[in-house]
Amino acid sequence: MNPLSAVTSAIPIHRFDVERVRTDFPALQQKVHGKPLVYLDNAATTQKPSCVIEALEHYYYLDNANVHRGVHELSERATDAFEGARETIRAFLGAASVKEIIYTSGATESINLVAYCWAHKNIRSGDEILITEMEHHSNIVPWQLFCQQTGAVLKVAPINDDGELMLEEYEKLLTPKTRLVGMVYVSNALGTINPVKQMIRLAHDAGAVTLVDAAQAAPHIAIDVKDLDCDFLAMSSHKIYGPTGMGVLFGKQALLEEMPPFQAGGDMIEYVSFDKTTFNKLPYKFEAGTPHIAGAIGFEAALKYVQELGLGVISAHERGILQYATQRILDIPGVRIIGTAALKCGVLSFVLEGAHPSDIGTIMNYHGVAIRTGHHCAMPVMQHFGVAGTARASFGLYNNRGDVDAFIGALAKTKEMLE
Ligand code: 7TS
Repeated sequence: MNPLSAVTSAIPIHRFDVERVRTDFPALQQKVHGKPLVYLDNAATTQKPSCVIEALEHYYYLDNANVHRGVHELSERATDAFEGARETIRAFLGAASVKEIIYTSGATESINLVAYCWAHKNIRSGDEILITEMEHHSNIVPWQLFCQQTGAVLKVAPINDDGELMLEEYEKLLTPKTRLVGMVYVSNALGTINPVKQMIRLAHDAGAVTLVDAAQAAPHIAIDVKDLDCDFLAMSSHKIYGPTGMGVLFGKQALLEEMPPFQAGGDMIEYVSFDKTTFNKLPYKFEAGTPHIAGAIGFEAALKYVQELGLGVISAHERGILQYATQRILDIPGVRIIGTAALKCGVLSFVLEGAHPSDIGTIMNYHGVAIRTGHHCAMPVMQHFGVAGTARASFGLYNNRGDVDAFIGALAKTKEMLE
């Protein structure tokens, strides 16, 4: 099964003009250390197109007001924009209702919300939570803390030396005690695309609830939560060309209805007295306090931008760039790619014999090339491959072959310097 089949079949006929697309991103037009910026740290965060920056500006210049509480013009405009953004996000994810779209500060908070609200109500001592060896720390540590607090047991499905999930082992680890399965859709450290649809089906067969960490998948793969049939899905805005501090949790309505609130305060209540407080309806029950209004508006602008280009053509373009970079990097002696899964997107992680990743990153920076080095908040992946860290080039929709050439050129010079 190819998880990309859904997007490739949806490829619109128009061509993807990367050179035109690059002009939409002001930050890409600058020089760093006298060299044109080559931005290859997209898995950490993406640059923002002008339409996103303008949407934020528009809100703060003209519409700034609090939402859901004012009867005045600005508050109505802000509320309409904020709730309109929720509808755009709903459509982007293919969710049935806006009640299933909870605003959060990002994927991390979305996962923690599931741990605090769903897991604490539904998982007991001795029950099991299954995750994979390639999770980001934000889908490991909340479960470790939860298990420490409750006596639940954390199980880990292993990966092979290509950085692919060992599906048979995963299946064996699903038992009648498994209550929740947390799975990363695309690994930020390896680029591996997991067969999440199949993993979800297997988890459901075992009676478990599923949580997909789609932080890295959303910018590259069209997501349809109904088709995946996931119970929860976490996503960050800033990884898909939107503002930081913004994200969503998708949750199936029936599960969300049964969950207690997350944080408590304004907006999440229906009625408050010192005797009894009742809670607001979905999705507001999970959204205490003044939200990141501008963040939602910018997030919407980013999703519309991506949708206009088409995720099908974006992912086809990025696949070409990743393939080209993978071929070219292997020309450099001493390079070992970490993460050679058959299905990959977005990420090229590597180590260079005799060179510390952070030295590579530091020297590349002087060539105007931005990459990330270190453990990428996926230390267990580093432990699997016996490395302290890697250097990672991660690609976005605006990267072109020229970026790859500059990256490879800078890497070759870096290698010479470090020898
Ligand atoms: N899940 C995955 C797979 C991620 O890659 C990240 C961030 C997160 C969750 C957390 O997202 P946040 O928006 O809540 O912070 N990954 C990275 C990275 O690879 N480099 O910097 C952050």
